[in-house]
Amino acid sequence: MTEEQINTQNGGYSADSIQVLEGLEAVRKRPAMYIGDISTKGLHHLVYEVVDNSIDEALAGYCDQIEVTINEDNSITVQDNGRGIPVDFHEKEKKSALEVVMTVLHAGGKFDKDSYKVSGGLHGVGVSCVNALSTHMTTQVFRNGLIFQQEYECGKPLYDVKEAGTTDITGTRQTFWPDPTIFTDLVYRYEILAARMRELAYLNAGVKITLTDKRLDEEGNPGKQEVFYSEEGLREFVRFIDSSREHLINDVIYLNTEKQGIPIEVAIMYNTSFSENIHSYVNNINTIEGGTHLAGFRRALTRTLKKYAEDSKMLKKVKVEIAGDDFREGLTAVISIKVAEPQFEGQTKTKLGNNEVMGAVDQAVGEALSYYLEEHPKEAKMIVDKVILAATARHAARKAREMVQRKSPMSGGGLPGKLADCSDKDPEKCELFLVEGDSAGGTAKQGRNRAFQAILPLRGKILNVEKAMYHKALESDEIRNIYTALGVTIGTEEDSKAANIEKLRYHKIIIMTDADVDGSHIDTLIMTFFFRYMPQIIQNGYLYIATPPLYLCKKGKVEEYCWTDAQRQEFIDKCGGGSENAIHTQRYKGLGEMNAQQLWETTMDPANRLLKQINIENAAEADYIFSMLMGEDVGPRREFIEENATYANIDA
Ligand code: 0RA
Repeated sequence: MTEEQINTQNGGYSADSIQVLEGLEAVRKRPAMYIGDISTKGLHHLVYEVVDNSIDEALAGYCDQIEVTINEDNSITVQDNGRGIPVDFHEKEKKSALEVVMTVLHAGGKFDKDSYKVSGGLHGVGVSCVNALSTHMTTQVFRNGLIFQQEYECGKPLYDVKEAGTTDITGTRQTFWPDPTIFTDLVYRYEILAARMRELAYLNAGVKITLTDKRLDEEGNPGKQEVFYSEEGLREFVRFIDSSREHLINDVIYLNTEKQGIPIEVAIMYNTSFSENIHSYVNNINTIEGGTHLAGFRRALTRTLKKYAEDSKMLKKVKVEIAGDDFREGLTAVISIKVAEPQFEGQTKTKLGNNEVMGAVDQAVGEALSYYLEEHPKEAKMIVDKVILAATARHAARKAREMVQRKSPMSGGGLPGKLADCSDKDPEKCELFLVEGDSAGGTAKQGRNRAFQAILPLRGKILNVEKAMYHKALESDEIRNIYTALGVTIGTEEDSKAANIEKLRYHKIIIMTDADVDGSHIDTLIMTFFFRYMPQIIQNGYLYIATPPLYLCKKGKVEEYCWTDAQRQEFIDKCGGGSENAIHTQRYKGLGEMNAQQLWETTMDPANRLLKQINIENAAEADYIFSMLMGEDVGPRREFIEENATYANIDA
């Protein structure tokens, strides 16, 4: 049995066992185990690990400024104005405390008995992992009027901690260069970092986080800078998330308290939409799978609103039964709690398991909400009216839902007539193309590999689920066809609207639309549908967008497909064209302009095609963006699609 197996059997990687059994070499050998993955996600995760230490220092009350810089060479610098990492001699390790923090796994926060480490990324592995995965790292500590410095290569110190001058500031400054032999992607994306820094600023009121991009953009213009700072924390966060939705009531229902030693902060808004958007955090980590804190919140919300409605006799005339879901339609909320020893469970380790948390959150929310309702009878009535409306609509939706259920292939109802299914039945191998229009659908049916590729043509624009009531969505033929083709059913014990994707029939769902404005609009509508109704599909990485070429360039017998204007220009230059006229380029605007063979070669063949995988880096930001994008302006929609899709030639 290897050391790793022993560790795993003992219930994971406890700090002690890691220190005894593993060094930083283990991190370099199996980076994905420590930071999730080695692609763009893991690359950005390095920054979060470093920033988390500064956030901890802020939570301890000693730091209120953090500066994050993307340097011109894609290295990252993080500087804070905290106390500085301790540099005194560590008796047990026989070296400077700084060196221990930087080179021993899980050493962070060990020296300060007064404060426990609460922040810490999803994997919470500490700055030594960042060090191990960087070709070079420099740490400078500003403390006691002196600058202390140490540098590392792949996690190994180049020299003992040394003094490098005097200073009148305090804090820590770290710069690291991610190792190109480890990461498959080395280019930092400003927007991804900005979304996380914005989120951190809202979650930690009073901490000023500055993000600077020193790289030049494509036109050679100097980079950007943004300051993220929130005076009012979650109160501002819910307002931001709901800023493009119509408010039901203008107030934010807010609480910031401590119950049973657990700091609890909650902000609630009601809007006129039909969706429920609750974002929950534990120690600054987005718990997308929920857990005991969310359960406590829901319980308090249902109980308190129900009691208020009953006490005020508002439910007297209501014929339908009111369910838990009904209390959450049009609700946007952010819950942030801090737990000393969080137990994370679930598939992605983002579900809080600590039982003691449920009662604490329940009590805190119950108290604050009943106080608000008593103090604001007008608003309270609007909320209860909305709940009654939701219950009425839910009853109407039951019929529609049953139709979806009945039609699901698993219940023997058969597949949609428009679906050209594939012959393979292994979901991991199967792909479903959602194609804009019957005519392109026909071409795709001819061009596909029918063994593993299925085609479902969609007629024009599907319903905008951002604006539609749930039962209206389920009454739409196109949406029902998508559910049925996918083999997805609706409703679980906990949540009557939740999608059940256990019997999902395809693990690649590929949106294929024209390369024009209408096409991007349809992309967005379909993405919105998945984001709101089956977010698991996106979380599991099953949703993709196909990229048909923009041009076919010809010169004599040479033919080349081009996806960008730059590629087209390259072809022209290469073939000695020079003047525009010498060019035979065919511009494809629609999928229908290609024949079946061309569509297969360029867009569907796994050996050649370029698929963009859709992922949610940041759920709160995505929530804001989706509600914002469903407005009238096409511009930001397009931009969103360009920026948020990861280019991945998945199969090649
Ligand atoms: C442990 C103890 C003390 C500070 C820190 C850790 C600390 C770590 C980091 C990492 C990035 N920035 C940081 N700032 C502070 C303080 C010990 C003392 O001064 O008594």
